[in-house]
Amino acid sequence: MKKVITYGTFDLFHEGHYNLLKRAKALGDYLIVGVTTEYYDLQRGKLNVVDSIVDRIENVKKTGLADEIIVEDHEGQKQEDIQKMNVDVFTVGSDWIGVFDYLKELCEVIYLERTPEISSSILRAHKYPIVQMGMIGSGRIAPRFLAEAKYVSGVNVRAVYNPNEKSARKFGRIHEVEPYFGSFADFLSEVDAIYIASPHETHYEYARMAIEAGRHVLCEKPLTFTVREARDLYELAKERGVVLMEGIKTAYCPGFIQMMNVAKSGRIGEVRDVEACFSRITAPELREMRDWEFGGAFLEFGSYTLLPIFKLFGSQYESVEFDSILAENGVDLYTKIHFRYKDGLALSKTGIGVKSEGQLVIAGTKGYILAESPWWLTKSFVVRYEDPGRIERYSPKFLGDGLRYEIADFVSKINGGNRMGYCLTQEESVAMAGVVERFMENRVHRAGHLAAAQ
Ligand code: C2G
Repeated sequence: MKKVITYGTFDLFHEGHYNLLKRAKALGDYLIVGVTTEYYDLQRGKLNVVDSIVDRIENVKKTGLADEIIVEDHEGQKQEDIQKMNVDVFTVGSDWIGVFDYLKELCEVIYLERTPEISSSILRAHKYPIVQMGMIGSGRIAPRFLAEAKYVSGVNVRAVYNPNEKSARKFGRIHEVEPYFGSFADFLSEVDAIYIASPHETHYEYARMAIEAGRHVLCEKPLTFTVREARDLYELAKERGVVLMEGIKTAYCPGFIQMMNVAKSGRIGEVRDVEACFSRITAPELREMRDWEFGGAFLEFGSYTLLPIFKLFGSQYESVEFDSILAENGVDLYTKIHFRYKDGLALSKTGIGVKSEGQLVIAGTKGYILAESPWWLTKSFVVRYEDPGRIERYSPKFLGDGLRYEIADFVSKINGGNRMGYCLTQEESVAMAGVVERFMENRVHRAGHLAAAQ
């Protein structure tokens, strides 16, 4: 008897799950299905699971395809099960291709093509429909977004849009998503929500068209370059009753949220100074180094460094000063922005041509918080005091590369939950656009000044 095993959350049971189980069954004579527990899903960072394990097991049972149902409740259980139950084949959907190759020494590993379309037919009974998402842009971040979306229940990334047909087709083929490159309206008609990961200067227009068409929008930072554009988009989204979220992944990471809460808890007294730095030496041929108008250090990393400053001091600063080291072509290789608040000071440092310590220091009247690089992924931070022997250490859980948290909050907002609305408020997002706007004005002014001086 040929034994096949597969595992899954099987949340909001849909055709993708059904097709997978059906084909898994056809691989042998006996199919074992492992359904993940809430505990294990928490451990592996599967977010937004809606149905209880009882319902999820029941839904698998109803298919009549499983000869045996077990629960999967810890990392490493797959190897145990395969050995103790003499399993011949492990199978899972192709969105996991490569991830389970380590099981090849124990049994045959087969990745079955995932189901790109999940129509709402069998979903009506569910609390929430599966959110069909499309990505705009097939660049560096798009594959990461896909990999992370897999860990968020209730969302299915099924289409990619890039005006460059070759790029769209190539990405679609590799990642098994529907490529669109011609009519943007056609692309929008295929999805409920979009993730904008195209060059900065295209964000506003894509977001506006999508919101006009009643689509929810998760847009990579910076959302826009001016306060007016940011305000327009939020007002339009409100009018159309759709979700608009700026994708600054740090804002949605549990560790960062905890660090902000510790800073505001009085533990370090009154916060008086926030200094955030993010630098990454960037290759000269990349967009960030070549495009003086929309490239540069601050536009690339400023959303991260502004976040703790605005979270802790708000966005009503009394004055702001910009200073940059510009390359020959006008790109800001290193930008420092100094904020003066009524009761505090803040400094944002971003670099693409200068390497500095990527840390976040939050200084208070009783102590300070230090988060080392990559503080923007917030895997650890310490609270220190005058007494050097007194150190409080935090190591919050952080899974994947961080995008799953913003995707989970985006999907949860679409389903009507706004419990995480405080992660990045509209006011903070608009205020960041305001700093970007002043930075660009100031830079043009400085560039003019420099040109005049030459
Ligand atoms: N699946 C599919 N088509 C979809 C969605 C999911 O074929 N449109 C497949 C997945 O690849 C997986 C199974 O259906 O093989 C269950 O999917 P999920 O419930 O999302 O489970 P997952 O998080 O993929 O967990 O240890 C758990 C396993 O690693 C899989």
